[in-house]
Amino acid sequence: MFATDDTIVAIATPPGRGGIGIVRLSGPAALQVASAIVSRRAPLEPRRATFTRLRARDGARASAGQARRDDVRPPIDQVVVTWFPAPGSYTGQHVVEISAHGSPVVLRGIVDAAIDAGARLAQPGEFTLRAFLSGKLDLVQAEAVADLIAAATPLQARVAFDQLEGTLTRRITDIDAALFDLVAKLEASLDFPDEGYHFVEPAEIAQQIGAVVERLNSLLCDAGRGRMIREGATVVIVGRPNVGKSSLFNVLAGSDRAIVTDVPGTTRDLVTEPVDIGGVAVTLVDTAGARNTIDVVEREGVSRAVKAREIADLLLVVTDASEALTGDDQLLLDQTATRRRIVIANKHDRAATPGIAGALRISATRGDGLAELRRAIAEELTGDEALRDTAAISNLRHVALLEEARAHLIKARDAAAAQNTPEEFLLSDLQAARARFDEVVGVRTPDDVLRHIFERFCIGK
Ligand SMILES: Nc1nc2c(ncn2[C@@H]2O[C@H](COP(=O)(O)OP(=O)(O)OP(=O)(O)O)[C@@H](O)[C@H]2O)c(=O)[nH]1
Ligand SMILES: [Mg+2]
Repeated sequence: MFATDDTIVAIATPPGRGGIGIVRLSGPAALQVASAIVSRRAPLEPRRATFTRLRARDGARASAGQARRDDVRPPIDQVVVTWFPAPGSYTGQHVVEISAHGSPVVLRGIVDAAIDAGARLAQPGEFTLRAFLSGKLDLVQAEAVADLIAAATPLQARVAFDQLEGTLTRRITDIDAALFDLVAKLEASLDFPDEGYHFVEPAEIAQQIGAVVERLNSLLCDAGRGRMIREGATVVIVGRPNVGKSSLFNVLAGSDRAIVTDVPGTTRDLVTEPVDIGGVAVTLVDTAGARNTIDVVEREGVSRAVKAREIADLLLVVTDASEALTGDDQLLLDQTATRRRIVIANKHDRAATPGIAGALRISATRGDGLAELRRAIAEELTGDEALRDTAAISNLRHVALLEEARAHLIKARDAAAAQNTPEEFLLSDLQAARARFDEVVGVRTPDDVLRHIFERFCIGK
């Protein structure tokens, strides 16, 4: 389905200018293509960085009316070329990396020269796809490459790196190994039908499947946290007018994005800003103060605030510690009581009242309590710091497959517990669960799913 017998080429470094730009070749003819475009005559040595010149493509010369013999084409850049012979390379194929000066013109010229010499322009993600197809990476690791490249916070990078290192794959294959053991026993029993459950008692099977379900539960229970880290969270600041929502928004965002005045009803629209809070990629949203008003613009702002409240992963409910609680405060506290929220008493510097019990006391203008607030936000979203270091599932595809596997296992466990269920019946559910595990790590993943996963990559990855 996926061709891997041709040689692909692409710029591997990001678009734009830089000190160095890298062009990567992968495929059976990588070495021949590279040799055809470098001026060095001696063969490239494996895994040795070699300084040489690179020659421009023939066509470019010809169109400029300067067609010349191959060996007198002028050089276009000084480069360092490294050849990684198969299978000791990223893709498992012959790979040549050409480090040139990071000019889009030069890099494009190298790609064109490689294409003239027989390579083809790579599709998005094709290098990593080849690494997967040749068994250099499993599918979880290949997806982790994309996540690592896309990471916007150190925590996202760490979770992705963990998965690249195979931590999650190991947890899944350990669980699968326990299942394999059970399947083998049940199949053996099938081979000796007269003996009934020959190699294992039904109660014992139920108990062993139950243990596997428990392990899946603990893996899946981390998933919410993992997904929050990978995909980021929406944190919405709400409160009645003038309590300091926009002031808080600005200090958390580290910029004066939102207008702050002492006039209640200043903010009329949603203001959003991406911020890193304790490693979590947060979309922070400032909203209009909640109150009944006849001003049409403000009314629209308030209704947008209500909508933003609904999609929030976490609410920061801001109150004003320098005044007594009002009806608007109380209403908002009631309305958000069942939501994931942090109640904040702002203007702590002018606190006149003891404030709401349990509220986090801060001063947006003086900066008091902000470190604690950041910590509290990260903890609400991803659990406490200790937990954040363990391997987590962060990918929705993985979560969905593992949940399906769990459903099959629960069915098999209950059937086993019900006694005299035929082995075939249990086996089909156990096998279905194992197929889901295989699909997570990519042993049996449909081609269209693979295509979809690798399309997410950019060209050159
Ligand atoms: N003393 C003190 N004043 C604050 C603090 N935070 C905000 N303020 C002041 O409170 C007033 C209102 O602040 P905003 O941030 O505009 O309040 P808001 O909740 O966004 O108001 P609306 O957009 O009208 O709903 C401004 O004059 C701020 O300077 C604080 O921690 N201490
Ligand atoms: Mg405001």
